[in-house]
Amino acid sequence: MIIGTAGHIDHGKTTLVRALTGVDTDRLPEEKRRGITIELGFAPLMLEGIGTVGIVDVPGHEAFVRTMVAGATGIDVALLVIAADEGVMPQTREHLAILTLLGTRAGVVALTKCDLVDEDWLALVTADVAESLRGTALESAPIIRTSATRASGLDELRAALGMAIRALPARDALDTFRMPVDRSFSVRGTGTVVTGTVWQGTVTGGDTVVVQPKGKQVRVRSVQSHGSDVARAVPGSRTALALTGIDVVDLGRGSWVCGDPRWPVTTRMRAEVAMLDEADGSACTSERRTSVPVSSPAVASCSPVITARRGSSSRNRCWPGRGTGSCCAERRRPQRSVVASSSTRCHPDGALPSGNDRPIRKPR
Ligand SMILES: Nc1nc2c(ncn2[C@@H]2O[C@H](COP(=O)(O)OP(=O)(O)OP(=O)(O)O)[C@@H](O)[C@H]2O)c(=O)[nH]1
Ligand SMILES: [Mg+2]
Repeated sequence: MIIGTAGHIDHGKTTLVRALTGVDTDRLPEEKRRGITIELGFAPLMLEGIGTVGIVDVPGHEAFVRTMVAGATGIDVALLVIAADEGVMPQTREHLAILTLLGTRAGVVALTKCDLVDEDWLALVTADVAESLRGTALESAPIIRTSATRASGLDELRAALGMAIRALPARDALDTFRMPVDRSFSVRGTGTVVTGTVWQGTVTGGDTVVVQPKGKQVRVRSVQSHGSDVARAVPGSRTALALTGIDVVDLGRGSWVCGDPRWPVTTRMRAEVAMLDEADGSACTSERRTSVPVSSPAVASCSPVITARRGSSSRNRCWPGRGTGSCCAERRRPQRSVVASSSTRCHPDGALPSGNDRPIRKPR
């Protein structure tokens, strides 16, 4: 099972993960220099009666929202972090909306930095947080008061995470193996290594797998989970695979490791597109083809044309905050392809809130 953090910049996600696991997930020199998370971080968390689960720590800076989406895709339980002194902030709302769009089924809210505020303020913030959760994926999530500085509330948080995990159905270990790649690198003496979270199925050292969208068959030399050698990787586990027969440049975030060569690669997908409430008043229409970036580990750096087919409020339109439209997306340059359904953030006009994302062309 995988827990994924979410929440506004500087609200204490990485500090909380360190307090829970003892692992500092901010590894890059630039992260240390700037004091912010830039890349996804991973840490194992021991939970009583459950065993080791993985935590994915995401950045809160608005410029890195694509990285947040990559980290949040495929998690089982969201850990929404809100600093008690600041309360709900823009990326708290944006991350909540993303978790809801991704269909996250369970979550826990950690109110962090409770050492900085008094009881009256805490009561106000707690009520405001509960209000903000209404109608989102975390509507019924418990709100746990914590302070990493004083190490308070951590046992309660572990217990709440354990309860959320126990309530979820197990992932399918019998299905065909599938793992989206979130990192790839080369290790001297080992060769190409990829990491990810197993979505379904299992993989064992010696297995032959296919890396998509390259369609390349490779052999799994060895398997690690949470930093230790294991006989096989199971669904929901953080996994590193050493692969023979492929160069590190031939795969990266956005690639998939599949257990069956018959998994189809496509340049088209059908998607449910929901416009966030904060998007401006323009509609995504089918009369004018609207180009939007797609954020998903399945579709790395892809800018498909989304053509709205059916809007929920009026014909062929998809409006901000008014349900979803059913769309067909097609890649213009099919050099990389789509192998799974994906989630889409859609702002019809002007720049997206994140500096990372490319601006969308105005409809012609
Ligand atoms: N007083 C107090 N400070 C805290 C607590 N938790 C975190 N901080 C401080 O808040 C600052 C930001 O903490 P981070 O853990 O880096 O925040 P983050 O949410 O991971 O930030 P990004 O990953 O950049 O979005 C650091 O200076 C921490 O020391 C807490 O419980 N109490
Ligand atoms: Mg961080």
